[in-house]
Amino acid sequence: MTMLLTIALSKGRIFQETLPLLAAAGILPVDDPETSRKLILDTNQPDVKLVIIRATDVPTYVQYGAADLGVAGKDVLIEHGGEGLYEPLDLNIARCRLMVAGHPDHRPQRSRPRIATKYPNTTRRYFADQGRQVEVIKLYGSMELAPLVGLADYIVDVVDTGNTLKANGLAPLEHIADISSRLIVNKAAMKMKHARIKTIIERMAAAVAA
Ligand code: PRT
Ligand code: MG
Repeated sequence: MTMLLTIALSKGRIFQETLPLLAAAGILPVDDPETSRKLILDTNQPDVKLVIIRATDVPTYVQYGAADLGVAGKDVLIEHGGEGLYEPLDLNIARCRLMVAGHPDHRPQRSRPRIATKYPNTTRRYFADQGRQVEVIKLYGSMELAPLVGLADYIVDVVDTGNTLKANGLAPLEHIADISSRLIVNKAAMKMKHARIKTIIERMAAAVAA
């Protein structure tokens, strides 16, 4: 009896950069998520499926066992908290830095500076650990806009080239964490489907190291 193995991925950079690592594990998607409307993609292996979901939803699917494996940015994993998950492998892809950013010469007028972010848990912890009082405003995208229109004094977001900040007159100010994407595994699946998952981890690890 072979059990179905489900792998959760997000479209875009994570899918593109995970493809060669999956190929090293012998898993080749049949459809392209950028052009297909399917949310469950077949692969060359009849018992391996890919589910294509929002990046921030990947840890949730894996935590609840709706997917056995997934690939998620460390930014998303820190924010999620990682309950129910193993994180056996740093895939070293989709690298960026989680930063505090803002106008370089901005002086906040509020006693508690406002920070706009889609990472409220991570942001609260970062400032609380330093004993700095801030008000965190949760956004779902386009964080860079918040300081431009006076919604917030600073933002916490991931930065790669820094071009998006620069184009909006902002600058990276404080480094919170180096980020890369991780392979994550549902804890129950790691026991129930151990041999197959172990093989996939080993082959992906070899491809990462190469
Ligand atoms: O885009 P969507 O809202 O659907 O979801 P998402 O942004 O969560 O997904 P996606 O695919 O954009 O990002 C998935 C993961 O890629 C993130 O969780 C990060 O771990 C990682 N990653 C690596 C990045 C970047 N680089 C990155 N540059 N995620 C986002 N960005 C964005 C950033 O938010 C900012 O708007 O790109 C802009 C900055 O890029 P630079 O090069 O101008 O600095
Ligand atoms: Mg994005």
